[in-house]
This record gives sequence, structure tokens and C-alpha cells, in this order.
Amino acid sequence: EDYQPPSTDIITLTRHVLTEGFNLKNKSNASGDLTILLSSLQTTCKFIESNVRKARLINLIGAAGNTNVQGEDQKKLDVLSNEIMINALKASGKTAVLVSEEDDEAILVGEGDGAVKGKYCVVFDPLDGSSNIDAGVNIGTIFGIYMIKEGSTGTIQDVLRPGNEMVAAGYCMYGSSANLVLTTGNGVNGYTLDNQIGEFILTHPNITLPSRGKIYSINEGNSCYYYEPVLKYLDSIKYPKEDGKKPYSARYIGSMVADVHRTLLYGGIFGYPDDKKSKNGKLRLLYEAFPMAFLTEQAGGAATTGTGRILDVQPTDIHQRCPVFLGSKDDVEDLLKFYR
Ligand code: AHM
Ligand code: MG
Repeated sequence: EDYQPPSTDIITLTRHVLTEGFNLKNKSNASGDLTILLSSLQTTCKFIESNVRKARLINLIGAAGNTNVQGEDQKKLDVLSNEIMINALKASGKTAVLVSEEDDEAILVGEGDGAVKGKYCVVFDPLDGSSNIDAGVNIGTIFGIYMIKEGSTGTIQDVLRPGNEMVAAGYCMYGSSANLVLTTGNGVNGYTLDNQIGEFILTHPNITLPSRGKIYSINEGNSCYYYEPVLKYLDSIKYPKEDGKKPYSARYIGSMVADVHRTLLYGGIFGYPDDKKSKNGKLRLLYEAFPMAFLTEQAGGAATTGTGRILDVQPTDIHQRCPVFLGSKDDVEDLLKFYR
């Protein structure tokens, strides 16, 4: 009756990138360099995914410096993921500057490391959601891409730029399946890894957030530190004033990738505010807030610090933090009313 035979015409990420040509917001990808870079990035995600899946079995769980039940040293999964990304991105020949959450300093590619320098800068969190790793809960890789400025040979100034200058951003969530979600400034597409053929398949074309959701996602355990606007907003969605209006549901995983992924698909609002304890919140501007804000806006949602658009923030430090609220337009707008 409703039987749908399996498709024999699958759209892989590689095919999609090649056929769409992924024209960038400003410059075209005529040289194919972005295609090569994205191909390199999807390989790192598969490599990290495969390590995440077997981490418990091959001695990758636990803090670096820990020993396992056999008394052997353990390697940390996030350190390994970082090495995987740096090696692959350098080897692509398409990068000039790399910024990783795991490294204090930006990496200038081709400066004495024998690598070929390219024209892209990649900012990334190789394995986000560290508190969830050992429990086997969803974690993910987040990345954002800038093109070096005209005439630049690749310096830190090429990444100290607002998110609205990013040419692409995405994440890969390692959950019940591995999902890569990507924007090049022309909408958002989601791909699911088919482990058997080793390809990301287009499963979520043109992801679009509903204008309003039913879920809020925030670490409410920090309420005693929160400022008035956030507390009042939370109150308004938990105790709706209008008759017949239902309160919102709470969902908080504590892995930004997973919380944002759900928000992109189901709508609602995700937040990590600044508060009396954390002056600028917790999340990092360059490789957490910017890529997720870019994706959210491209999917028809909104992303704010509470006082301004996230993508317009001018970074002064590669590891600086930033308050984050993102999700369905109407939900973010409701929150902003309390800030005004
Ligand atoms: P991490 O980079 O150390 O993993 O921290 C970032 C993570 C995000 O994935 C998540 O949104 C947030 O920290 C959760 O923080 P908290 O445990 O304070 O709620
Ligand atoms: Mg992180």
C-alpha cells in the first residue's frame, strides 16, 4: 500500500557539493577549492565518528592521563579529534589559518610546517559536549569557514571577523546516527551518514525552523545567577497567562550540537545566557556561537546575544565567549521583549 522502495538515486554530500557548485555569498567557488575543503571536512567527521563509536572499546574514554581497568594510559577523545582535524585541514592544501577550541594559539598553516597554504580559515570545536562523552550522550564537531581577506597571506586578523563574513558553517552530530548539517549561505541542508557505504546522504534538504516552537532549552540550574530578563522570560513560558495556552516543554542535553540540532528540526529556543557568574556566558563566539547562529538564520530562525545580532559581533580574541539565544523567530522575539 504505502510501501516505498529504497531510492536508487541517492544524493550524497559529495554529489550535492559538486552539482550545486556551492556558490558562495560573495565569491563563486569556481576554483573548486571550497569543494575540496568541504570534502576534507566530511572525511574528518567520518573519522571522528568512527572513533566516537568505538571509544569505549579502544581505550579512548576518560580524561587524558587517566588509566583504564587494565592500568593502561588513556587518550582523550577530544585531543584525538583535534589532531584528526588539524592533520586533515592542513593536508587539504586549502587552509591558511586554523583556530581550534583545543589550542590556545591560532595555527598559521604553511609557516614552517611544510603544509601547502590555501585561502580559507577554519574555526572549529573538534568535539563539543565534553561533559557528555563518557556517558555516551550525543556530542559533535562544529566548524565555521572564512576566506582570507583580499591581499592577506593568512593572519589572525583573517579570523577576528564578525560571523556575517563566514562563507560556510556546519556541524556533525554523533548521535543515534551521524548527521552533518551545512550552510554555505544559501539555506541549510542535513545529511545522514550511511555507515555501510561511508557517505553522508541528503536526508534533510532545506531545513526550515517553524516560526514558533514548544520547547525551551537552557541550563535552568543556573537560575540563581540569571538576570531579570531571562528569569521573566522563563516564567512567561512556564506559567502562560493566556487561558488554554500550554507551558513549554524543557529539553536540555548539555551538548550544544544536539540541543541546536533539535531546535533546528523542531523549533523552540536554545539559550546559554551571560549571568552574574559568567560575564559573557559560556559558549565560544568564533567556533560555537557564529556557526550555529549562521545555520539558524539560514534556516529562517534568529540568533541574538539578548542585546544584538550574534553574527554582527566583532571578535577581539579568538577564544572569547558570547551569550547565545537562538531558535524560532517568534520565540526569540518574545525573549527580546524582556530585554528591551
Ligand atoms: P565544552 O566545549 O567544554 O564541551 O562546553 C560547551 C558545552 C556545550 O556543548 C553546551 O551547550 C554547554 O557546554 C553546556 O554547558 P553546561 O554544562 O554549563 O550547561
Ligand atoms: Mg565546546
